Amino acid sequence: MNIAQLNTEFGLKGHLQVIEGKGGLPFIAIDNGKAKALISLYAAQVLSYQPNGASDDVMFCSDLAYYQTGKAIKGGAPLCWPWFGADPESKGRPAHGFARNSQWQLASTGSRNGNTLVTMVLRDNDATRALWPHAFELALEVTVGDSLDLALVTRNKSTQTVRITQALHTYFKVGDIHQTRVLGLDGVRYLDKVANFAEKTQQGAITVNGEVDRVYTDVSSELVIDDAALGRQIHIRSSGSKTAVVWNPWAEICAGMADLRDDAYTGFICVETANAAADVIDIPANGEYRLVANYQLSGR
Ligand code: TA6
Repeated sequence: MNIAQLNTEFGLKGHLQVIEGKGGLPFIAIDNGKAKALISLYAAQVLSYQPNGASDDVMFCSDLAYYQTGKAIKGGAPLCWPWFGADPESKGRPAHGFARNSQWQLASTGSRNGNTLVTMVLRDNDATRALWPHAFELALEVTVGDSLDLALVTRNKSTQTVRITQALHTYFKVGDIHQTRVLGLDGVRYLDKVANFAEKTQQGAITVNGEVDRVYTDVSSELVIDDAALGRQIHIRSSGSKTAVVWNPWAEICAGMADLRDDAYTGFICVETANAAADVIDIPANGEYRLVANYQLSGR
């Protein structure tokens, strides 16, 4: 369906519309009195979320991001699914799976208590089965209000148990990475990808003074990004997740990424709600699994 057909089919106008976004991709634009948000239907990726009264976007989205079918969009909340990180079977399949490189469909829209609800779906097709031979329905349920809710729902439509790892690989905007701390992980063990997956224990708050790429295991359900430069905190509440990934590429890796400006690393941190370590998820035939994150601002 093209953009005009989508608006007609779903009766969209006013606070929720499909518009032509960057690269000609269909974007869902929401402005409902509580918040503004922008969601790409390609990749089912929330690109922007700004509650009313907030001086800045909650999310970082690179101005050099690709908006091209087959490529991941650098920013917002990319979906890593059905595997997180490198191809677990080393078959040369794309890192972080294929959900973030796939065309999704709009399934439903609605509103509840002044919040806007959008559900997008991806079903197995020839392209997905070539990479992952399972029947599935994957849904992203987005609720835009005073806070933002993301629920990634995996439905196993096959006759066998399927195994997944996954993440909401969200890029959060920060005023200055040097003045940013991540709270809620003191004493938690993590795998340090920068040190060949060495197991370490977090001492105090996370501060970032170089490349950080860590998978925290056995995480509690609330983490906070404390951003002194913007004078705000982002609260990340989750369910269905035991691991949190914290990533900042720092200067050298950032400079080597064509879809990030050289200094972009100073303006974001990824804090990812995930099942990416021992908490692999086995979903029985006809079963479903929900990975949920809620993002809420306090301060400015
Ligand atoms: O989640 C952290 C991470 O897996 C890093 O290792 C880094 O590669 C990053 O994601 C970005 O990956 P991408 O494929 O989106 O460039």
